[in-house]
Amino acid sequence: MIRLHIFPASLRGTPNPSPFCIKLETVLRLASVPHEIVYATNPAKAPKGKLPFIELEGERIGDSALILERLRERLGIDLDRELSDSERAQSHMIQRMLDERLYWVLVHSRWIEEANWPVVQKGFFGGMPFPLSRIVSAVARRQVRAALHAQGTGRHSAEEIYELGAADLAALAALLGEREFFFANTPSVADAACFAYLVSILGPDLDSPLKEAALRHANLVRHMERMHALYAATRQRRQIALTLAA
Ligand SMILES: N[C@@H](CCC(=O)N[C@@H](CS)C(=O)NCC(=O)O)C(=O)O
Repeated sequence: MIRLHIFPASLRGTPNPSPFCIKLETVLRLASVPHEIVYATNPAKAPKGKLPFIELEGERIGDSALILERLRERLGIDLDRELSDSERAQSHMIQRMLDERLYWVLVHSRWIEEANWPVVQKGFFGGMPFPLSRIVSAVARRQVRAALHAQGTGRHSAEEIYELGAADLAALAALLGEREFFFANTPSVADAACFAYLVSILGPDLDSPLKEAALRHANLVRHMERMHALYAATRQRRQIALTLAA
């Protein structure tokens, strides 16, 4: 049995605070792969110091992209099986754009945007006793600010950061067009990845120019709702199966 280590849900409106965790869980659900969820709160204990990671055949594997590759190689789990080479290449680029660029815009909108910080602080650290919650959250925020600077996004003005995020969303919207899913009649990994980011941007009660940009694309909003329904339905199926087996 695959064990998927993810953060516990901590921001109302999104299944998980991490889009990487949402993407991976969505793929496993859509592929109907039996798996056990392990809620981890300390990413430092993960093989690469980040979540998600999985335990597969006794091995701990980190990084959502590498995990997807190992699942494909070793267990044949591949939502992209029916895609052409060109579609696979587009899917690859969508995922990299989301994980390497849009992710950081999302991080800025949550951790740096002053109006949103209290909500994020409460969601991520509210379970800790006071004043520890204040101290730990302040240290974490400083580390996130440093990470944003090191990655490069933190060197831009807020306007520039949101301009870059809006351009990514516009590219996604143009690629999707009026189709239900990016490449086929059923969702592929690109759909899971897109869902992970859109529900992260649109779901929580956090306003930002990033959310405004996403809301301007009705097709992306519909895609998020469609994927959310599939995500929720697969969970129900699992719960029903568990109940029947009990
Ligand atoms: N490239 C990794 C990125 C994972 C990642 O950045 N996870 C973040 C949460 S969204 C994390 O665990 N951060 C904890 C830390 O940096 O200490 C993947 O695709 O899984």
